[in-house]
Amino acid sequence: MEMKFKTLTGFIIEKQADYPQASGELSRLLSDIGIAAKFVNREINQAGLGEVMGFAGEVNVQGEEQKKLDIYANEQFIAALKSGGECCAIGSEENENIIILENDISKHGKYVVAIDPLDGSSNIESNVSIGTLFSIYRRRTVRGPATLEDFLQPGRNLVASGYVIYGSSTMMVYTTGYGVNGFTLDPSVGIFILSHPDMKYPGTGSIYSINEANYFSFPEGVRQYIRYCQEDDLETFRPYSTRYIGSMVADFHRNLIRGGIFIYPGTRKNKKGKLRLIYESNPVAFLAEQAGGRASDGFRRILDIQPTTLHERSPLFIGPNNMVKKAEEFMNLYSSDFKIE
Ligand code: AHM
Ligand code: MG
Repeated sequence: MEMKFKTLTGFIIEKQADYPQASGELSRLLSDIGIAAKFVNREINQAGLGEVMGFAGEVNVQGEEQKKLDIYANEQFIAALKSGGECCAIGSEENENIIILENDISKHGKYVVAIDPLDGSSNIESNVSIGTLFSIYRRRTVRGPATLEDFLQPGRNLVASGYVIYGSSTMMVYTTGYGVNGFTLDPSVGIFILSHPDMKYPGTGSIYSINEANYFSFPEGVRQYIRYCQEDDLETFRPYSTRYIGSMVADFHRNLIRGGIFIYPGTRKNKKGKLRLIYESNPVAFLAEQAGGRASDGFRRILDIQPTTLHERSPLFIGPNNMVKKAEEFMNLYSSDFKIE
C-alpha cells in the first residue's frame, strides 16, 4: 500500500539520498532526537496527572524516583544521543559543563549537540506549550575527546538546528540549511508526519511578542519600537497585536506561522537579556533565516556572534525580515542609550 504521507524518518532518508556524500550520521542523529522527543512528549502529556495520582516525589514500579520534567527531558535527550553514537559531546542548559561521550561508538562521532531540553518549563504547571531546542555542530577538534572549543562556534557553522513544540499538538521543526520543515506527531501511531513543508514567514506580520513588564528597563530603541507597534497606521496593519506566551519556542512557532516579531532584549540589569546564545538563540536564528526571516541582537546578525562561554546570553530580535529591520532601525537611532557590550 502506498503511503499518502511522509514520515520524519522517511523524509530524512529521502533528503540524505539527495547528497551522496552524506554518510547518514546526521540523519541518524535527527532521528534520535525525534525518538527522545516522543518519550518527553508522553511525560509532558501526563504532567497534570502528577498531583492527582501522586507521581511527583514518589518511587515508581521500577524503583526509580519520579523526576522533575526538565531533568527527565535532559536525561532522555542525553540517553538518545549517547546510544546513537553520532555525537561525541553534549552541551545542555541543565549541565554546567559539556558532557563528553567516551563510549566506543560515540567517541568517533563527528557532531556535538547543544540542547535546551525543556524551554519554558515554568509553564508546565499551567498546561501551556513548552519546547525543546537543539543545535548541531560538526566538531572542530580532530583528535581526542571533544572540548568546549567544539561548542564555541558561531551559529553560521550550524549543520542543523530545530525545536520540538509540545503544544495543542506536538511538532518537530528543523533545518539542515535547505529550508525548514515541520512534522506533527500523530499520537495514535507515534509517528511524526510532514505537515508543514518548506515553512516560510508570511511577507509581513502584525504580531509583536515581548515581555512588556520590563518596559522601563529596556533600551530606548526597544521602547520606541514598541510605541511604533502601537501606533495607528492602516497601511502597515498597525497597531499590531501583542502575543506573549513566555515559552520562546511557542512564541517563535506562532510568529513563524502567523507573521510576528519576537524580542527578548537586554535590560539595564542584564545587558545581554536572558536567552542563551548557543542553544536558544542560535537554533531559532538558523530556522528564521532559512524561513526567509532575520535574527539579530539589535545590531549584529545572531549567527555571526562568536560565543566565548557555553551558557552565554544574547539579546534576540527575530521574525520576518522587514519587522526585524524596523526594530534595528530604532536600535541604531538610539544606540547611545545603552550598548550591549
Ligand atoms: P528557561 O530556559 O529557564 O525556560 O527560560 C527561557 C524562557 C523562554 O522560553 C522565554 O522566552 C523566556 O524565558 C521568558 O522570560 P520572561 O519570563 O522573563 O519573559
Ligand atoms: Mg531555556
